[in-house]
Amino acid sequence: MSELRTRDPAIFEAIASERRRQIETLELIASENFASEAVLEALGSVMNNKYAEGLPRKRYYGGCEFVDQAEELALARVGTLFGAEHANVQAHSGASANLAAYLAVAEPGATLLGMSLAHGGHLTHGHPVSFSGRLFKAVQYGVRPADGRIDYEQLEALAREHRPRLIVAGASAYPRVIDFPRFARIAREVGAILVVDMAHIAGLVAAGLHPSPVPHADLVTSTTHKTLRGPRGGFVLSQAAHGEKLDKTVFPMLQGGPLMHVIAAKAVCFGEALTDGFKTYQRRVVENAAELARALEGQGFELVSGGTDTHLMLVDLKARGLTGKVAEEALHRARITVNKNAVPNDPQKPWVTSGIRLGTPALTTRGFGLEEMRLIAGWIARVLERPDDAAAAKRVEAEVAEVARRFPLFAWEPALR
Ligand code: DSN
Repeated sequence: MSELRTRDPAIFEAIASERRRQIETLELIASENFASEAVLEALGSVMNNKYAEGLPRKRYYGGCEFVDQAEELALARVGTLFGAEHANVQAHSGASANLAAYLAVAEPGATLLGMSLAHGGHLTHGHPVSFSGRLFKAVQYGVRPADGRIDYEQLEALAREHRPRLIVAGASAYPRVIDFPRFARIAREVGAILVVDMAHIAGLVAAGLHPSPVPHADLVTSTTHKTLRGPRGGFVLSQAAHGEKLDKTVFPMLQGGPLMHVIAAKAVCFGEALTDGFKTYQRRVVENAAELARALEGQGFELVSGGTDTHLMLVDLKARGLTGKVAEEALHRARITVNKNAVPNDPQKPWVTSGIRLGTPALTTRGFGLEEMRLIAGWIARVLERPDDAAAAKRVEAEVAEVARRFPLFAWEPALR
């Protein structure tokens, strides 16, 4: 019997509906995933009830002996996973992790050179509406028009011209391997600090499927809920020399009490990521993405950079005369969930866009394989052939439902979560 159902039927119903949505739709949003039962159990635990400002064994509150155990395990495991000299696992999110990393080594007003959101970067890498573009003097690099790859020559020229304090590498819609040694050489040459935001590729890095930024960067930030498949949250890794400053920037400069239930769940996530099963999972994520990209190209779709090396791809819909908004809504009607996404040099506004971003982490968790990737490419092609045709979307929806039933989600779960 659910306590929530009795005490708050409205919220119970909202959660039950969201659970049904996750089961019945195909989740292709590249930044989403399905955390394990163990992660969700830690998240919904009594660790929620504890204040613990400070660090393990150095807290401002009594009674922290057990939350200390959880945070020490999280720190030890993330250190082993990524081979970092120092870690802080208290950042509430990826954006908080980035803010902490920047302010640990730079003062407001400093120059920050980051990848433009419009070219696949992130809001927190210097966009004017974000703290990163408000607190810092932001200069932005992008991708080459010819091949959609990071324009390292432009990056180098901008670094020499602006002599930034911070260079930020990392992206939220870039499907290719990032050359971290090259970023590090440029940063060294101009005396900049290199911050790498590996949020999207952290799971791939943990499994050795994308080169690690850790040996090259001063600081590395990440979330725990994308390819890493843990709770929503952030963390920062750093070289030992930046450790003390980083910890003091997270608390007390930016945050108050750490979310100890989330930190316990991060420890579970890092533990899972250390297993061989996780490496196999990440390999399948990458294989599925490559197959989906091939199959979409086979259906005549144009992919930015001509494919993918990672878990995601960006489909450019301009040649089809479609916007990202229309495509997202049409696919939603067939229970295929994607997000509209700007393509480089997009003529459309950010809430319309000319592309969609697709990723395979969530469906791979669900057990989808190469055959299902080919089916998905076919369904996307059919829906986008006639995006206004409700009957066509209905026919695809029926096929989606049949395949979704073959890959049950939350099979482990007797109750609502
Ligand atoms: N919102 C995340 C993504 O979708 O990539 C980035 O913060």
